[in-house]
Amino acid sequence: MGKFNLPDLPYAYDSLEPYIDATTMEIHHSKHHAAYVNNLNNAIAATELEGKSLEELLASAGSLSPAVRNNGGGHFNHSLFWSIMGKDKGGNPSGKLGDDIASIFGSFDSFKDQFAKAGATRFGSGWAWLLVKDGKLVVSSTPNQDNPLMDVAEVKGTPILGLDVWEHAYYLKYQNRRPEYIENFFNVIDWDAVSERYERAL
Ligand code: MN3
Repeated sequence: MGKFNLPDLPYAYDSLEPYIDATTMEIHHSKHHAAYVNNLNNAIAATELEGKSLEELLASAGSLSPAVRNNGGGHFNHSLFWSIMGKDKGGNPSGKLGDDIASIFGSFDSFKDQFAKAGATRFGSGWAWLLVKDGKLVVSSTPNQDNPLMDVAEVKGTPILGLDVWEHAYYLKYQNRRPEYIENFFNVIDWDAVSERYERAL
């Protein structure tokens, strides 16, 4: 038993159907995410890094081994990803998050376009993010399992919404059609969960 654990999904594997299929969710959670957790635990076992929190590891990712950077990022990113989706979600954000998205990006639709573009144009494997940087909402993307909490990130801040655009996240259902997967992701976003993260990040 290592320091970090695979979190249970807060819903069933088929909860995001038809937008994200149950087989993809099961493999993604029980195989991919589980592997990041196991590999992270192995990489820090019996080293001084065992005493660090995940956030501390990410903040110094640039000076740590690729195993810690990739698997620590993978563990954080997937934990966030599961938490901001849900059954019968989607729609538009309300409250302060909805207001701030509209004022910063012009409208919810132009935010959607910018976020979708960040995901679609990320070359190879990576993530699209909505994050809080210096108190302000920003869209960015990162390669591999990097994220905005890392010292090596081009745009640093606190991520509140993340989308996995690795092929393993969509290939079974969408094959090479990444933009279609991104469009459908908006049907499963739990904006209440994103709003809670926003409040905490401010
Ligand atoms: Mn993934």
